[in-house]
Amino acid sequence: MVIPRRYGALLGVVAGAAGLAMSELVSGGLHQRVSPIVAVAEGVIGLTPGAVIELVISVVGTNDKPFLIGLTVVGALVLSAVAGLLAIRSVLAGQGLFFLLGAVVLLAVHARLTSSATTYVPAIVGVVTSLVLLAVLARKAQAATARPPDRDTFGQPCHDRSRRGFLVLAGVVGLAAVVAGSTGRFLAQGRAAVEAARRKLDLPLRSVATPPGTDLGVRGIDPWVTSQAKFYRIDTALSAPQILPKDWELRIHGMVDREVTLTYQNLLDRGLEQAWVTLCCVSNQVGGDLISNASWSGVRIADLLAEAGVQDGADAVKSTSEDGWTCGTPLAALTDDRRALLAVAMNGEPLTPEHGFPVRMVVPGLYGYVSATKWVVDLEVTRFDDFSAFWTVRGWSREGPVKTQSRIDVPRQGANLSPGRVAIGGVAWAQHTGIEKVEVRVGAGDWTAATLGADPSIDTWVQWSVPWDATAGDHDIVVRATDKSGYTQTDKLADVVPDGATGWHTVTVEVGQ
Ligand SMILES: Nc1nc2c(c(=O)[nH]1)N[C@H]1C(S)=C(S)[C@@H](COP(=O)(O)O)O[C@H]1N2
Ligand SMILES: [Mo]
Repeated sequence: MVIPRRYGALLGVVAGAAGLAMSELVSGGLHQRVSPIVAVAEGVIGLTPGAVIELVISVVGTNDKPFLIGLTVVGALVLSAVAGLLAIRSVLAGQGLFFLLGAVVLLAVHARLTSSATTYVPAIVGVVTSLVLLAVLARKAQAATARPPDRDTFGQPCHDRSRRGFLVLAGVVGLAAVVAGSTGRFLAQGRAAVEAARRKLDLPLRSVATPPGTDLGVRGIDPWVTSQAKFYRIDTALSAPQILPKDWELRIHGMVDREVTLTYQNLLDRGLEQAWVTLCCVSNQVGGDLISNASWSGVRIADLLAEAGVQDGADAVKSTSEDGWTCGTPLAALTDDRRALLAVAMNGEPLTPEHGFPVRMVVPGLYGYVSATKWVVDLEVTRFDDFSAFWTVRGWSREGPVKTQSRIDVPRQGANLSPGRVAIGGVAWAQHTGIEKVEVRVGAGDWTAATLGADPSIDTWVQWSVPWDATAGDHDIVVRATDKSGYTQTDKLADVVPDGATGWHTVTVEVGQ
């Protein structure tokens, strides 16, 4: 028996809609800037001649974007119907069409989003959903029409029961698709709303010009200030939490005389302090790049704790983020004279969602996992003995002061150089102690002191550089730093677990004849 065509079209549309809905849901959940549908719609705009676009705008006015997205969805569903019609003859043929559509969507996404680990996930989830549902529904439709008709109690043929089974399944999938799609749109609006709120903020920030002399002007050394876009990012969040400043609240409680609850506006009202602080991840390997430097603006945590009144016996603050990540920081590091901040801004702009918007902690001298809580919403004054934090229960040390380290940025490992004058350079750091001296050794030569860039505080990295007359052959270049406490970096290699790597960064270069 032949499956009615309308069943084919219906199952195709349902499978296609479910795929679209799932891609919207995942994209919304990951807070991506554009969803696959929007990417395709924008791709269509890009490929449409200007005259046609103008014509469309003259007809639909400022609704051109919803119009185009609607058109994209309708187009996708029409093609899905075709896939369904193909599927009632051959499931593989129908799937083939969905596969092609999926490839087009991936291309559109590729063109619209800078790639990260999750860029293509929504489109892939969508395509897989459609492929699977097409096969399931086609099989169900085949069962509904190929089976000899059931007989009712009077012995009359009745097709209805198995057909009803197919229609109910199609209906349920269709409904689920509507729910998933709407949820996806809702989540996406969350990101858009936070972006809009962030843009509207007009924070009272002092200018944050780069201090003179911090950049040595040597090509290849990481810039002294790291831009928001280049700043390393480490967190356990699948996608950055989206928190509106008006919804943000911080509770300070635990071993305090008075609980304090703060709003975003309360923070701004206190006036913002600015500090240059280099953040660093405990997972940074010798020579690694999980370290970046920025200007931070915020309120001193010490002042807030003083207001709450810290009780005797407390030695730690447990901070918790909106997404439930926890971190334990020595109380002393938050109450001594260093600028431990509840930061609202980075490089003169409100934090980006990825770096903790609207409020995060920044504590000079400690690795991020014990100090730099992003999306912070809770500070509990407590004792280290009374709690464990996210990473300490996973084998990392309870306390994590940053270890004095240095890195060679130029020349790169394995570089091929010509003989003659070459600049060796990089960065060195010992946050909240300060760098005193950086030395470089080539081959079996002597240690040579490097020129240091300016550092406006002991809480930031410094650039360093040494000129070298490169001679033909292979050379090992080694760097070591000495901090202001007089400690010189050990050459003993230690892994990053449990409290940070040690060892001298070494690069090998080849100098031609
Ligand atoms: N909420 C939250 N905050 C967090 C983390 C996290 O996983 N969740 N990771 C920490 C770690 S391990 C580091 S190194 C720093 C990195 O901050 P960044 O991503 O702004 O560079 O954030 C810290 N703050
Ligand atoms: Mo980290």
